[in-house]
Amino acid sequence: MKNAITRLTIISFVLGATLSVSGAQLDVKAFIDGRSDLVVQGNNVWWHHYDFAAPGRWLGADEPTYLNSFSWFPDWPQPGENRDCRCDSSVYDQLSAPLGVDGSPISVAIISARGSVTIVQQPSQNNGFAAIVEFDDNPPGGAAWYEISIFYDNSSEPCANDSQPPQVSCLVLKPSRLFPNPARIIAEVQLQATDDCDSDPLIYVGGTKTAFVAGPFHDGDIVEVAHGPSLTPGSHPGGPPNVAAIQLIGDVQIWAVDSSGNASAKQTCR
Ligand SMILES: [Ca+2]
Ligand SMILES: [Ca+2]
Repeated sequence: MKNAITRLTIISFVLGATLSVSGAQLDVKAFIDGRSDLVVQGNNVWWHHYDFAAPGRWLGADEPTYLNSFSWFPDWPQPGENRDCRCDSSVYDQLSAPLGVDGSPISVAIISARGSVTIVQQPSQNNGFAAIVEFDDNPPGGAAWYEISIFYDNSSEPCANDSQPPQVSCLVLKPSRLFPNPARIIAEVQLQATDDCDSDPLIYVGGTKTAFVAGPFHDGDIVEVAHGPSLTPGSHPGGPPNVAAIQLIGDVQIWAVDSSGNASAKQTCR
């Protein structure tokens, strides 16, 4: 009996160790109006949209697709709803760990969905190891939030040669407000950055009209940003929850740099 228990313990230990090494999870939350496919391939995630409004875009909305804790605002070919476009979004290219290339099937756990969520393609050699999960909110009118977790096996790609810059997102927590004397717009934003290899990419904030740069900041930091034509550019510690209060001239831009020195393109905070 003692032997049997010992053997069982060893087997579950080995299984547990195997799962923790190769198993990965991607949490997805999106505002779905019609039918849209989420494609996952390697480090890449993107939407292929079919019916009604594209994810996040119903009726003038501009909601992110949440990928784990990152607020991803995909670009679409057109402004607005991209209704029935049968088009691809831009690509989020920071999925870490990447989806493996051994043909292991993915699985999906539905946390919240009023319509259907279906795996319509398992990764295989024939499709370039791309997995596709279809969200279908066609029957009910309007859009609703869907929340799922995708479980998959990762390929253990070492990050010895990280050449991919981070992806940044500027999540506006409080809408911009206009103040007089001196004229300035103040917004409270959360800075977000993800990288395929670096878990803590450094985030910088600047204005388009001067060379001043604030930072570095970290993923999840909240800052207050004031921008106006007659402000003196600078940054000082902010009151909680803001880690900094920043003054800028011109539009507000953020970018991120990973530990290998790869810098993202500057992105304007909307
Ligand atoms: Ca709908
Ligand atoms: Ca990188």
